[in-house]
Amino acid sequence: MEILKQIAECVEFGKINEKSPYPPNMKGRLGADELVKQALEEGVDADTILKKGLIVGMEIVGVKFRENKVFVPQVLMSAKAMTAGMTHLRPYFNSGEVQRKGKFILGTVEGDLHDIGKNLVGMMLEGNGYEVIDLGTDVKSGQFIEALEANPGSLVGLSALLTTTMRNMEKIVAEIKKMNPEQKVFVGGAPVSQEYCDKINADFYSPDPQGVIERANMLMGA
Ligand code: B1M
Repeated sequence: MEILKQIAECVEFGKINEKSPYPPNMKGRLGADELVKQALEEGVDADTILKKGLIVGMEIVGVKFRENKVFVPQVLMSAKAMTAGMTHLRPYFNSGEVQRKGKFILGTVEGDLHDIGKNLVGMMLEGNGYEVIDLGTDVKSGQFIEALEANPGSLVGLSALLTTTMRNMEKIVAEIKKMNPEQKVFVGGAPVSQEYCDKINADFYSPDPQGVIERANMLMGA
């Protein structure tokens, strides 16, 4: 359907709305905001708009970001376009008409205030159909556990940007596993590596948001 293709393009290239001057080659064209509204008015169901429009665009962005074909500013514009479109779908999420793939609890670990990378992971997850419960920065093990207890069946991801704070991941992973040995824990952030992930008994490491999405999709059967 042509309108779904246009919605996907708006997310891919970060076209928020008609007035938005970015990207220059799409100036004057309708953005994700107007197109999602129009699609709903034309009777396209919200689930189709999400899965065949918005998510398709965000999947392309994730791959391009991994391949260094786009950079943080472009991803942020794509996330803004995605959010503009999602605003119109929010009532359908709330009514249960649109099913998300699952819940993902995300936080930057205790002692660490860096949140740009964590926010990118969160935006990409949301753009790929997950409900993201963002606990923010400086998150202690108790906060992760409370969120997991309140949202059973969620996946959980820890981010750290400092070699000092990444050590706190070990304690947080241990506490989470003590509560539920089956709980899958993702870790990431610049100083983290696969070797470190294995050492602290976390389940999955990814250097980028796309890897998180791919593994989450596998775990959720999505
Ligand atoms: Co800070 N800082 N900083 N800083 N800062 C670094 C990280 C540093 C490398 C700079 C340097 O010295 N060259 C250094 C760490 C050194 C080290 O530990 N070895 C450092 C330091 C030392 C500090 C302070 C201690 C400085 C001081 O006060 N003396 C202090 C610590 C504060 C604290 O946290 N307690 C500090 C403070 C800050 C600011 C507040 C000023 C600011 C943060 C603002 C914010 O986040 N809101 C800041 C910034 C911006 C940086 C740099 C410049 C940029 C980090 C960033 O946002 N990168 C950084 C140097 C650098 O990287 N060039 C630096 C962009 C972001 C998109 O990448 O976060 O890696 P990143 O996320 C990536 C991946 O890692 C991955 O996906 C993202 C997208 O690809 N990813 C995940 C991230 N989380 C993931 C989770 C996953 C999977 C993938 O699964 C769950």
